[in-house]
Amino acid sequence: MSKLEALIFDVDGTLADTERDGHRVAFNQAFEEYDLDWYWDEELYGKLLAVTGGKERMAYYLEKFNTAYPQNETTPELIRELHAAKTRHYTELLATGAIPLRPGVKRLITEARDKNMRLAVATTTTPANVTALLEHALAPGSTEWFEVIAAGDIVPAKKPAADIYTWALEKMNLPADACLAFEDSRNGILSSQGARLKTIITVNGYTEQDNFDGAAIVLDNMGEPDQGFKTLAGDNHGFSYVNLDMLEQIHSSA
Ligand code: XBP
Ligand code: MG
Repeated sequence: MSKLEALIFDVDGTLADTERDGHRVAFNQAFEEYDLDWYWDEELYGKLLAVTGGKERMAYYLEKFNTAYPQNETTPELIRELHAAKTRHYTELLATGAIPLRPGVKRLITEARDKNMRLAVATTTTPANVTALLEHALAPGSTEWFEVIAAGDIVPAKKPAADIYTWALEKMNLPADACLAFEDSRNGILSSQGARLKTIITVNGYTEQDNFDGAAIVLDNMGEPDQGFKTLAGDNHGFSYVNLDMLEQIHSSA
């Protein structure tokens, strides 16, 4: 077993609760901007999350939930334009500071950085969205804390495919057993486990019912010293908030 050298974080749902009040809102703003009568309420959005990637999600919506919309050869271009508008709305929203990091995330990343742990991101979201979240919710300049940001269309097959994690591992030149992954969803853990990464799950409202078989541990969030996490599955090794000591123990346990 290699020593623990790197932490690889998913973004949406893991670092911050971005989906319901961030991405969903931005998609709706883009639809309005294009005079479309499409509207994604919270419940419908939960179903649409089955497909990762904003462009792919819109295509899935037309295929399964808005079959009356007349698609033609210009539809892929419309989806690309809508996605660009959605990214603009989303990054503008993040710049207002509307979406904070989840409990314990900033503390853990700061501790990891102080202890020279290597950091990376593996996400299906657009690179500009990652930068916007890190710069506005973590700290100005914090994008630089991550030696690899694997995001968006960098690999053709998005999560649940393992490709994005495999790409990040290759860039860092590390084996999977020297790293831990952090995820929040079924598609996320399928991807990280596909790359043979031990995975820590923090659930959110959209993913609490997901199947997390094989996760190292499933928590409600990372916890803080004054407000511990709830353990939903797995061994917390006696810790009440996620810190590097806990991660070392998870990493070295069978
Ligand atoms: C994130 C996603 C993304 C975002 C939208 O999944 O599914 O599609 O919702 O991002 P994960 P874009 O957390 O598993 O990476 O619109 O930029 O594609
Ligand atoms: Mg996620």
